[in-house]
Amino acid sequence: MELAGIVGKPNVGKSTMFAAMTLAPVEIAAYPFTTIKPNRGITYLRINCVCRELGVKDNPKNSKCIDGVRLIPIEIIDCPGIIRQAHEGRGLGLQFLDEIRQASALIVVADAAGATDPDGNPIRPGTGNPVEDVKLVEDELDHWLYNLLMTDWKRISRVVESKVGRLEEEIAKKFSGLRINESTIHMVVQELDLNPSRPSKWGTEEVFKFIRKLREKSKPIIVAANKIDLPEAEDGIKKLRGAGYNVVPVSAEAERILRLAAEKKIIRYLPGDPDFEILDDSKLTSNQKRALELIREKVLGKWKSTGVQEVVNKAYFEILNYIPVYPVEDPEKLTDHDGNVLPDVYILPKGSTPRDLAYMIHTDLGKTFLYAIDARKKIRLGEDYKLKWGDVISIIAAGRRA
Ligand SMILES: Nc1nc2c(ncn2[C@@H]2O[C@H](COP(=O)(O)OP(=O)(O)OP(=O)(O)O)[C@@H](O)[C@H]2O)c(=O)[nH]1
Ligand SMILES: [Mg+2]
Repeated sequence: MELAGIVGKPNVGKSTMFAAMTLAPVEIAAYPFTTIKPNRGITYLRINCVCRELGVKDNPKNSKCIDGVRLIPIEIIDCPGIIRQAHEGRGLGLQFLDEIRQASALIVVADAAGATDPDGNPIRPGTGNPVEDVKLVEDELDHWLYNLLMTDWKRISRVVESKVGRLEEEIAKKFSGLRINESTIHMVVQELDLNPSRPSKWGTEEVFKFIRKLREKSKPIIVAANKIDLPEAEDGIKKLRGAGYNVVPVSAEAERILRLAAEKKIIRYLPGDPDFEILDDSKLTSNQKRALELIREKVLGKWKSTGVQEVVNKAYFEILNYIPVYPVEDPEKLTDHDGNVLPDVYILPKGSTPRDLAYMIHTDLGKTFLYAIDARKKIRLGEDYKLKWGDVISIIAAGRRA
């Protein structure tokens, strides 16, 4: 399952967003370092399911389908707060980052309302600097990777310069488990015009630039600009956008309240909806009703959604450029082996082929892959066919179908 990490300065609302995304009960408080160990949970990407278009009633297995909305699970990890010099052990250090090595994307939560100082202490809204919130996290991530590489840099240089190994290969090995591959390393070396056969001659500055570019390409970040319920956030969001980040305006707290109310069947609300509907007035105190009205007015009315769903959707479908694909065994009935209609949906990078999909489902299926059928058009697909958004695909393999 794909993994995304939630990182950021202390006290910006990371755990609130995690709680809103997963409904897991985690500690949330208005002071820094509330979270001391990473929290793991499951959240969902939201897409329009193909069941409506195809006019079928589906039986989802690896995902959920609610009123034509398909929800695809991904794993999410809420990390402790990061402050400047964390790589030297300040605050809680950076060791916990080991848990998000496998992340495909990083969600950096920033305090768009500027209500916290660089160490996460509460200050008057509008006085903090959300751009700095993101920069400090990027810098610390880069120091973390840099230090990791340096533990082995001398050996790598020796191996490469004595032609026992290739630079790309050695660095990829060093960063194994971090989803950093040889081709990305190669690309960055070229882009920065570094000499791949003389790493011992790279200066500190150059190695650092190399690390930064590698991190930007391998672990793209999306900024969740939190606290849009506060008026000061508007300015913070402008600044974040001006600094060139991919920004989604968010109110983690509003989303958490809406999700909890929906869970109790007090309101009808799906993450990502532009509004909610009160189902059971009698379960609400007048204060709770007022709180919901405020969310409608200050968040949904003004920003069109709480932004939380958009964060993961944008990370996977716009920044990482993934597409959802539905594998079925029977291309006529659109079912799996047990007769479940459109049971599964997989997400994979745009440009992937049916064979890539087969490998993703099962290594054996990838190895025995013969060809694939587009179940919508009932046609056989060519070897180099690139999967498209919402494709329904039947894979024909030697000895079996899936
Ligand atoms: N106004 C406003 N406050 C929020 C929002 N989301 C979170 N907060 C508040 O921000 C404070 C910190 O929330 P947490 O979720 O504990 O923050 P964190 O980033 O996990 O903090 P650490 O674990 O200490 O790093 C709490 O007082 C939350 O109520 C929001 O959308 N709007
Ligand atoms: Mg926390």
